Amino acid sequence: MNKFRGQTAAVLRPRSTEEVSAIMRYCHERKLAVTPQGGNTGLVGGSVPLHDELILSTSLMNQVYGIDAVARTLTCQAGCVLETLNAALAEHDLMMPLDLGAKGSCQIGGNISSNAGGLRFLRYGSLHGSVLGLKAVLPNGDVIDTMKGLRKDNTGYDLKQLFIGSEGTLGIITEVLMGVVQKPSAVNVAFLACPGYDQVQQTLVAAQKGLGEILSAFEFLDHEGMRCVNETVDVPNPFDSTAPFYVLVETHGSNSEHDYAKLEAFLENAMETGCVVDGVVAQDATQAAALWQVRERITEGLQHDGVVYKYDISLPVQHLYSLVEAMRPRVADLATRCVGFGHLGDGNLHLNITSPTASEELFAQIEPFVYEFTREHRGSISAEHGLGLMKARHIHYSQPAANVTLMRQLKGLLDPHGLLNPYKTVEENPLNV
Ligand code: FAD
Ligand code: 2HG
Ligand code: ZN
Repeated sequence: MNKFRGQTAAVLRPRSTEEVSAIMRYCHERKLAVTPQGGNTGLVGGSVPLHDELILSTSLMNQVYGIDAVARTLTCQAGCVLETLNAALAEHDLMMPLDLGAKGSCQIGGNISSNAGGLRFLRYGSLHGSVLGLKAVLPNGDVIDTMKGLRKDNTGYDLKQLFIGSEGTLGIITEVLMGVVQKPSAVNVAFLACPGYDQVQQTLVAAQKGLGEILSAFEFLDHEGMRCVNETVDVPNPFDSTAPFYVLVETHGSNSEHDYAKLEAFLENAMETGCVVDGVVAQDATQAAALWQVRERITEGLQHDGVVYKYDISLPVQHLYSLVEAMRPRVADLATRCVGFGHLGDGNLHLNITSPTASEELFAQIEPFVYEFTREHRGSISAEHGLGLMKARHIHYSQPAANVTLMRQLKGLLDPHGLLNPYKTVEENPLNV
């Protein structure tokens, strides 16, 4: 992101839980700090060593141990790339419950550590539900093993949850047991143009009602987001004319006739009521992939502008776009673009403001306003990307003091010398990035 610059003396690339455990024991005895690194696609600087932390990369831990098509589980090492896991599962007509634009590089260990949400969270839910077990190496080298693979197990605290979303600050995830899902035999993708944000919301309600159990994604982007992918990464607008908002609706089901009929009825209704002014439905997988490109390549497109001020906010859907509207006049001519897009069905806005170079003046228009607005509307300053280095010091905007105290006590208990991924997540960090 041209934003976080790390330094380290060494990168360690273990191949097994035992090797990770030996490394951590060694580092613990000598008080050496360690930063875990997966695919390095995280957007908040979590995998960047700030001073002299050693990097522990999981890139060689890429073994798939097994797929159980009856129990619908997959067991693998933490360094497996998400797309590779999907390819292995496809042979059994199964797939991972999460999908994101970084799928070609991000690793399942990194996904779990950052509790990534992604494009189909609306349908398949959080990793807090779909991770059935994991192995994690604690800062002192001890191994926590929750790999029994039971869907129900109420024997004491659910320890695996501690490592989901803790961004490598409590332990290093080395092995994973995932609950996986049926690969849909019928997939539809529709790309719609909406005349205003009210109509986008009404379209969401109509999709939830009309598509019900087959709705698998409801993503939105604004006109600025569309312009960004058109101009920077050469992804065309599927329509001849522009609109203030665009929505991507996807269905996953098992009966194409039934699903198509539902989608048609939903679209007819949305157009009759004026919520949707233009629409296109993919006729095959190639067209569907092309429509997804418009949404998935915004992050890449934004980078072309130079510096990106990136915010990942949870807000009640009715207030979600007001943040973009409030931000635009503040950043005005100082910014190249001010883009709003994201996972509308999950109440998750991605607000991105770009400029050719870093600008103190622009930054001062964005922060702390963006965090204050989010707090006022009872939102979260990190919906799915985590706090990492970027937002560690802002945790109080979304968490009461007592919660932060308990988080820091947990960190102190598991990592008394503060050796695992220091300056991230629940710790104060010395950077103003
Ligand atoms: P890294 O970036 O290497 O690490 C992320 C964090 O996890 C760091 O704090 C690191 O220290 C820690 N970590 C990594 N591996 C381990 C491990 N084995 N044990 C303990 N800690 C570990 N996120 C979403 O939520 N939804 C999206 O839709 C989404 N789309 C994206 C699209 C693009 C194009 C890009 C570039 C990023 C996107 N992201 C998205 C960000 C997302 O968080 C990451 O892509 C992904 O989950 C991180 O995986 P990684 O393997 O790259 O982890
Ligand atoms: C997405 O949903 C990712 O595409 C990245 O979470 C969002 O770049 C962003 O702001
Ligand atoms: Zn996202």
